[in-house]
Amino acid sequence: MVRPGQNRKSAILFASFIALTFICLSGCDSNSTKPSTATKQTAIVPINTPKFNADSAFAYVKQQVDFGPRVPNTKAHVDCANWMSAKLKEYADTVIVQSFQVRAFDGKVLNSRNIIASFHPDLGNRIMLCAHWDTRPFADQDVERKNEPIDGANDGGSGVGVLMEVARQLSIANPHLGVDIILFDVEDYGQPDESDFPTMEDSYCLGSQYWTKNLHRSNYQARYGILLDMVGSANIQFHKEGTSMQYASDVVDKVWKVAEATGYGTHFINQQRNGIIDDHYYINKSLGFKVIDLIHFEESAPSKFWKHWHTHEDTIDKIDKNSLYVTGQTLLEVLFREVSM
Ligand code: AHN
Ligand code: ZN
Repeated sequence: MVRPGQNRKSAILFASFIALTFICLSGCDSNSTKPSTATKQTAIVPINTPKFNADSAFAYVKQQVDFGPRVPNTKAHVDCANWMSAKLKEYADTVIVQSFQVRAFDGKVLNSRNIIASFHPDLGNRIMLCAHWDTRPFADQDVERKNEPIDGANDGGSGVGVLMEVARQLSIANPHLGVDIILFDVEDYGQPDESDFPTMEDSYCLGSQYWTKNLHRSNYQARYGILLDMVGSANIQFHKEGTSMQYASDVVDKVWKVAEATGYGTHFINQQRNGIIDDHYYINKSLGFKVIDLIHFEESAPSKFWKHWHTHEDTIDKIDKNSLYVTGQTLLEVLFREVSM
């Protein structure tokens, strides 16, 4: 005879079995020196992190590049914004498009849009993921065609591609977790080193600066945020970026630990690099919650960033699916460890 509750009990037993198996698989390897911490986790529900689809992320990068350079006040910029917001509306619970105008270092007024896609918008304890989606209007690090806009496959495209695939995965798995994906505009219209215009302070990151002063929800706070910037080149390696370490070293540690635990540790190097000004800087400085920057540094390159940074070599053929995968899967692993049942 089947007693009421028996099915439930077997379900619980089965779940515990899965949980223990998972913990042993992930925590009892021969390198593990702390089995006691692993056993403490037995009460925790198993983490069912979905698998990030790098083909899908790559297609999202390619689609952006196919619009043409996403430079403010161009058709490609408008078309890409419309496409991103339509896609995110398919995946997220709410999408807010912030339209605004800002003045750039060269005096131009730029028609700009920040796109904010929210999952479980009513939950507190939110996590923010962000990237910039605009592309640089000139190739000032190149030796030729310096005044022409770049494709921005990596610088702009890659972060957005990864976040759109994360959004798709969240729509399928629908974890009980508040997540905001913010695509910032006008990050990359910063004043070049050689410029005839008077120096403008804070000329990069105009979209994120606008957002910190015009939040899509009043008093918006997240527990922490992660910014992606140039995450798509071959064999991506992230170093601990200085501004992230200054404001949010515990978030850096958390992400590095999750990457280590899930098998992507070789891409997350335990070395610090100089602090940079990127979208995360303005959020850390003015909103008081912690945001880190996952960005490609390259010591051998003159800029110290990716070697094709702000050149016409920033094209789709430089995008490596495995790098998109490592970045996206690590983000999903971080998110799904935050899910409370
Ligand atoms: C500066 O060059 C000041 N910050 C780098 C931000 C950036 C531009 N990331 C990608 N493009
Ligand atoms: Zn750039």
